[in-house]
Amino acid sequence: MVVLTEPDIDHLPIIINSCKSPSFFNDIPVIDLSKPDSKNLIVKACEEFGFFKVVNHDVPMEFISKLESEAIKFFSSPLSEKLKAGPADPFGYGNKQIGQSGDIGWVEYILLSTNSEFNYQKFASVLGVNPENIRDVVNDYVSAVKKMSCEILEKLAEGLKIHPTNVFSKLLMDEKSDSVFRLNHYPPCPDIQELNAKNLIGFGEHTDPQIISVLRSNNTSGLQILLKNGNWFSVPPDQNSFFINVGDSLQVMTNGRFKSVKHRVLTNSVKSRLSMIYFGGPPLSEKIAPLPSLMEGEESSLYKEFTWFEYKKSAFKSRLAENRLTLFEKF
Ligand code: GA4
Repeated sequence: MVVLTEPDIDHLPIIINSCKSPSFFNDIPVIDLSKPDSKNLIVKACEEFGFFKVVNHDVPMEFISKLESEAIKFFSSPLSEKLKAGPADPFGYGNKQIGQSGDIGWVEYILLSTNSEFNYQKFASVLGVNPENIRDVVNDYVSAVKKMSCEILEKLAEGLKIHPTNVFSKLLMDEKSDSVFRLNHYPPCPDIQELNAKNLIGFGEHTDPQIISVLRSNNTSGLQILLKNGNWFSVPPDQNSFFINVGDSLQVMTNGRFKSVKHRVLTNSVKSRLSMIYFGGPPLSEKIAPLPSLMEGEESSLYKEFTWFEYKKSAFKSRLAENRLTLFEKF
C-alpha cells in the first residue's frame, strides 16, 4: 500500500536503531474468557502489567474481517482523497500528526467518536459508499468489542470483590459514555534501511487516558510495552486475539493498585501494520476517584477529585509521552 506523504526522514526525530531491538514478551498473561478462574487472573494481570491478551472472546470474526477490509480500502485510497476526511481535530483522518501538541509518528489513522454520525460521512465519502454502510460495519464491531470490555470489567470487579459488579462496566454502557474508536495504519518505511536503522516510531510512548483499551491488529508486530523493570518488550502479534490495556482512569479508580501501561508502536521497513482500538471512557460528567470499597483501612486517595471532562481537556492539550496524571496527584 502506498499511502503516506514522502518521508521527511531528516525531520523525524524518531529513528530507533537496530542494535537495541527489545526481546519478545513471551510471558504475557493470556486470559481465557470462558474459564471461571479468569476473574482472578485478570486482576493479577492488571496488577503486574496493566496489560493482557484475551482469547475465547465472543467477537464474531465476520465483524473483524469486514471492518479490516473497509480499513484496507480506505488507507489504499489516494492521499488527496483521504485528506478530505481530515484533519483529525481530534476526529477524522490524520497523517503523521498525532494530537494537537506537535507529536508525530510514521502512522496514518482515522479517529472516530463512537456516538457521532458526522464521522461516518467523512469516512464513507472517501470509500464512495453510503455513510450507513460504513456506520453499520463500525457499529457491529464496536458493539461486540464493548460487550466484551464490559464482560472483562465485570470479571475484574468480581475478582476485586466489589459490589455491584457493574461499577466499571456501567460507565461504558451509559449512553453518554465518551468512548473513542481508532484505526491505525503503519505503512512500511523502506527508506530507513539507508540510515542503517530497522525501526521508526509509528506511535510514540504514552498511556491511554480512558478506563480500558481493546486492541486488535493484523499479524504484523510493532506493539511494545514498558514493564516495571524499565525495559521495553515487543508483543508478539496475534490477529485472533485482543490485547487489553489498563487506562489512566482505571488506575485512579483503583487508587494506583492497577497501573496504566506505557506502550508504543514501531514501524518497520517491510510489513504494514493495521490496528483497530476501542477506548472505553466514562460520560464527561463522571467523577473519577478511587472506589471507596477498594480503600483499605486508613488508606487515603492518591488523587485530587476530577471529572472525566477535566481530565480529558488537560490530556488533549498534553504531549503524548507526558505523565498526564501528575497534575491530579495529591502527593
Ligand atoms: C492516546 C489514546 C487514544 O489514541 C487517544 C489519543 C489522543 C489523540 O490521538 O488525539 C492523544 C493521546 C491519546 C493522549 C494525549 C493527547 C491526546 C494524542 C495526544 C498527544 C485518541 C486518546 O484519547 O488519548
